[in-house]
Amino acid sequence: MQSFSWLPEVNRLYGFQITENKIRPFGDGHIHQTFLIDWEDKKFILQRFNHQVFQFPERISHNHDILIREIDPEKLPFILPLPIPNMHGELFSVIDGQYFRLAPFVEGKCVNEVDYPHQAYLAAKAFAQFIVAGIHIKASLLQESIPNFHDLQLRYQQLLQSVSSTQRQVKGELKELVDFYLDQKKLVEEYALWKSKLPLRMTHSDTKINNLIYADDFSKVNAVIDLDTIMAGYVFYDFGDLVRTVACTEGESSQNWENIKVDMPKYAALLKGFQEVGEGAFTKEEIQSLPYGGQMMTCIMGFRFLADYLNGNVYYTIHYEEQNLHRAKNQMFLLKALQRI
Ligand code: GN1
Ligand code: MG
Repeated sequence: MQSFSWLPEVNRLYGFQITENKIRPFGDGHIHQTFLIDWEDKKFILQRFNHQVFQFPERISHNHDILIREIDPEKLPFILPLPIPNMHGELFSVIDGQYFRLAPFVEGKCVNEVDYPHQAYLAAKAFAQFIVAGIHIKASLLQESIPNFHDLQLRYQQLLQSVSSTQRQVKGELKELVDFYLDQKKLVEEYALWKSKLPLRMTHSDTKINNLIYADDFSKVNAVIDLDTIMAGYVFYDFGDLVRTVACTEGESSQNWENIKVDMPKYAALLKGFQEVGEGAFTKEEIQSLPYGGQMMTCIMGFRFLADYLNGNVYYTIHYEEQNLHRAKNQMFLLKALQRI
């Protein structure tokens, strides 16, 4: 049973008078606890923040402050629902040692998979437009909300560490997966190569498809959400996470192993979206790095899911014990398919 002991303080800090029946769990995120709030004909998103994962909430506020100052909402073709300040002007509220944050609710559809290439194209355009809208922001001004979040080299080392310290028996299927991922040294080396050639940009850094809200009829993108990981990164990160979650014939949690393939029409639509929006804004090398991004982001998620399984499922929300193992296995099939195109 959910306890809402924090609700009176939320009411005080945001000027609500909400009762428990006006608040309900919402969405599919793996990290925070998200609620939908109904208040006087308006809807809001309240998040109880995962402080274990995001240990530097002040860095997120720092980045959001920059966005509030530097990005003109009128110039974006979608809503960027940045946090609403509390009565003290703070973007976070600390209640009994826990962090809460309020944001406007945006109507529309949040999906884990898309049906048509055109929807993939719209998603790619939106995430690319986000990068372009912040291209004038000096990336070094942004702080790392999760240090080294997409550092493939470091994630590889962390996986190695988890393999050597795990309480689980690394044999059979688990061993095969571990071997597959530890064999991805070439991708890790390529990462260093791209890094030396590309500029750092303000990137979203978590562009999985459910971090975007479509209009109900899928005719456009209403909002880009989940803004905690906005920091300095490479364009290929944001393209890559889209490939991982859009251009795949099965979703991240599917166990239909033999059906996990690259959906080429959607893949092409993603490329088209990034190329069109990036024209004149992204460098030639950034455009060239996009296919690498698909492989790299699939690989890094595989590393992370597998390491979490080996560590005893301490990071991602799971619904059953083997889920992180299955997610890593799913990403392995996708990575193999991406390496064949
Ligand atoms: C997490 O919070 P959510 O579900 O949007 C994770 C991403 C992974 C994703 C995998 C802060 O994203 O990096 O791609 O799960 N976010 C964090 O589904 O670790
Ligand atoms: Mg999310």
